[in-house]
Amino acid sequence: ALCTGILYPRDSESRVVKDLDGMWNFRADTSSTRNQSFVDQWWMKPLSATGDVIPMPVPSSYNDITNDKSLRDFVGWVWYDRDLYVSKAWQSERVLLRFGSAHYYAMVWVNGQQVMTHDGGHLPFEGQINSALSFSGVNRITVAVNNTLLPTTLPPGSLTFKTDTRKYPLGYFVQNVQMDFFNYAGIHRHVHLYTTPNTFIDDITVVTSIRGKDGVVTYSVMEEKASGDAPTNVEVTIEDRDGNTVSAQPSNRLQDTIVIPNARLWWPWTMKPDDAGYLYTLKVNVSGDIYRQPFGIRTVKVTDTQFLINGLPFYCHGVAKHEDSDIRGKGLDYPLIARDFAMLKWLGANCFRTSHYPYAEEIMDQADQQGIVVIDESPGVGIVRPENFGPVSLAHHKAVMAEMVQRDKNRPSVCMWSVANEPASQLPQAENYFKEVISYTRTLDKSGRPVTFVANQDYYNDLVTQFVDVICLNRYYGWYSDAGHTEVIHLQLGEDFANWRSKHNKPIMITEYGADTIAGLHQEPSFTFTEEFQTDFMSEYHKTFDKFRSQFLVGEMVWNFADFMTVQGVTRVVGNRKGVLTRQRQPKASGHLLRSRYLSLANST
Ligand code: BDP
Repeated sequence: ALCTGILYPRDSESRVVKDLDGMWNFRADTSSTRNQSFVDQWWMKPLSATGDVIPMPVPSSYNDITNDKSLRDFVGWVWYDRDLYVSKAWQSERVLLRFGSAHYYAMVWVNGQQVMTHDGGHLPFEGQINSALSFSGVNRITVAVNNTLLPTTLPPGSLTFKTDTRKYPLGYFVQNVQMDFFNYAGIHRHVHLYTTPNTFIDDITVVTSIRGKDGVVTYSVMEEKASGDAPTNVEVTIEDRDGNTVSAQPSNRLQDTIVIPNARLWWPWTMKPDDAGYLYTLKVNVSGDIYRQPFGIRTVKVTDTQFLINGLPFYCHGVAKHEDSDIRGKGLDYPLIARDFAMLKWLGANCFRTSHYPYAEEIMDQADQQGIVVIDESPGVGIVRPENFGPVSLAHHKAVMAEMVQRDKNRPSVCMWSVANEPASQLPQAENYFKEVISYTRTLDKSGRPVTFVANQDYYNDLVTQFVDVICLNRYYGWYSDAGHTEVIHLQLGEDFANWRSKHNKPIMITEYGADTIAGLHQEPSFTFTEEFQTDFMSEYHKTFDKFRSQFLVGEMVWNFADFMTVQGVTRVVGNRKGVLTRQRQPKASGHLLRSRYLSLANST
């Protein structure tokens, strides 16, 4: 899977894309668990012939669709199926079935024949299905998805089985996770069928640099050639945002460098509004297969005090997010995406981190197009137990990084990779594990983006920050420690900055700070959980940020953009309430505070 492309399905003169979103048949399998073989071979017949099915929207999490508590909290296999027909005209093409993501482990059958499996919940996977398809009658696609998290999955988790039947019913178990978000599951993103010719473009990599006023575009195209096909005929051109061809003459090579004179660069919207998210298109034609790959011309460089985009200092003022909303859970939803970007702009945010897993490609497209910088984070969250650092975990972590870089390598919005959030970076095992993951990630990205992980440990016990380009810190002074005491924040945060700087001469970014706040709860003087407290608390952080902004602080991101769902627990009032927006994306007082701060920062840079 590492060397093959995972280009987004785009239609063209040579490719047809058909989406399979809609209502699928659905049924949870309450009798099998992840590690057991299936009780029944449900892929052999229509799901409705195995028992009762319900209609389930795709894409969506299944958890919050019904009133069934056991389905909301379900851990194990769920099944989806649907029928479809394909055009006879497709018979001479390659037909691919592609999932934007399914959480967590997925198996796929077409007409009872297994066509692919995938491990990992947040990245696309696809397979060619011609040999299983019928071009002259109905086809059935069956998908089994299992959301069980194990010590070796990302995120990791474990199951504890309770066997004392005086206290627990038979078969009672608990899913233990170290992550603070609900383990939503199902087919979370689009399902596409698409075609390509038999000689086809498998992958495209674009790396850009800037020389004076010119943009230097180095690309490489991977083709797969059908046996006996004529010699490859290549034509590559570049179009600007308005569709004008800007490359002098077409290149006829699979690998080449094209110079665009007086190029327009890709900029974050706060740095150069007119060129915010400026994208070119690399139009590739390989023996008649045509694919249009968007890209931007921009560079990223980190010095010991600055984060430079196109050679100019960039101060990140943004948010950490989640893919999370009412009813659909982590399911892709266009109105939600549009609203989130509208509210990012309203807040004046110029960046976000994909805490704590890669987000949908349709979200990343908006970041590219709107000029919002992204710290692209892997699902490496909750790596805190010694058993999460073994060779199986390490191999899987590397495989996930490879899939993630493969998917997002051409995105100008992505300016840094984060391999993990809050791992136990103080454990001796962590040092070599992350040395490997980070250096491997560097070899994957031909454009050399900076690599980091997000730390919650202290400067004196952390063993991993030595390998990163930017020190990223999550800090909760005045919340998880000295709760309510906003007066300690500037002292503790200032001391912390100084200590990290003297240990590692690298720029620092605050990737989380925040306080749970119930919208509408008020108290003056401020008290934890009230809107007054959240704004007092944040203001103390802001004072400290302003002190270090001209020195080595390169960014601040509040936790969190919006309230989001978590597991049930005594510290969570129907989810995590640290949003500056509610879960419905309406501002709390803190949203207004952040907006005035970020808009003035935007105008001053
Ligand atoms: C941080 C985690 C984040 C949590 C947050 C919190 O990175 O996932 O939601 O704390 O507790 O440690 O609100």
